[in-house]
Amino acid sequence: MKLTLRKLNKHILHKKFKSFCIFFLFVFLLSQLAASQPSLPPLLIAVIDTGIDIEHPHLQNVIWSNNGEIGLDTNGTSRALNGIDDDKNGFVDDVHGWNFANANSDISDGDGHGTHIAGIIKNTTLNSPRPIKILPIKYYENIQNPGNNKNSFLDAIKYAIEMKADIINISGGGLNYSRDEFSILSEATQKGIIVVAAAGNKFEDNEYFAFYPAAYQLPGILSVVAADESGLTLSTSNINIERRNILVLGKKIYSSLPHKKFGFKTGSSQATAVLSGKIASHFETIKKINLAHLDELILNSNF
Ligand SMILES: [Ca+2]
Ligand SMILES: [Ca+2]
Repeated sequence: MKLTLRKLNKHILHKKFKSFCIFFLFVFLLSQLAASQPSLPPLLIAVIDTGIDIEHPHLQNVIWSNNGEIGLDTNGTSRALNGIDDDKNGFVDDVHGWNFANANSDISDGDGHGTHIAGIIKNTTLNSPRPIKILPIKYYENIQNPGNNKNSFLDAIKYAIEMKADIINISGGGLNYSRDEFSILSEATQKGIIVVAAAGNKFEDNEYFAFYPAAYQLPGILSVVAADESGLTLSTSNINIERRNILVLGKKIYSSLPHKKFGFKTGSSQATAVLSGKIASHFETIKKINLAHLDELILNSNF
């Protein structure tokens, strides 16, 4: 077929238009396919700590909300403020979490530790394929003077289980073994909850302390030791000698602090939060394995 120049141009234009239509159709079909994929619900990460400044700009959109305690009740009153346990979970107005140190819904952070931990988890999950929510559970008021917080710690774990946390971050602990603690953490891990716990900063006089709950021998509990930027264990970091420990960067970690502030903190607490965030980011892979092999998988991975 002999084409004139005008016909040739028209022919080329027609072909281009056809290609464009096919490309557009292809993009449209891909977007429809993506839209038809069920989106995964956010992962819930319980932060059992000193509370969290949930008003901090850095933490917007990641703090958990209790659907049963928001909106209006049948009287037209705000469920968040009506003084009624609307979702009947045993806690009145627990809109964003619970304070077990003072038995109320005030989860504000007078210390700064919990807000720093929450900010690290947010930072570490920025590229996570699955969104996350942080569940603030306050179990002590002042990190310098923890007092008798054993019961509030146990209740905090129970609450995390009841609220169906996927991961529990425990950037704290102590030197005493507790049968009750072991029992409730055993229940958590049997339900598939991953417990990421700090190995502590109690290394003294060349003696390694067992630091609980990281030291409990339970599949699903991870013991996190803080490292510096070269991957070397921090001189202050404790190592739970009877179990596998996971070395994670915990030196000068930048994160949020109460009252819109930011700052650096160092220790196994920070390293624990980094690992919680990384586990959340790889959760779809991790949840397929037996928790008994979890520390092995993490030790052999690059994340
Ligand atoms: Ca409630
Ligand atoms: Ca209420």
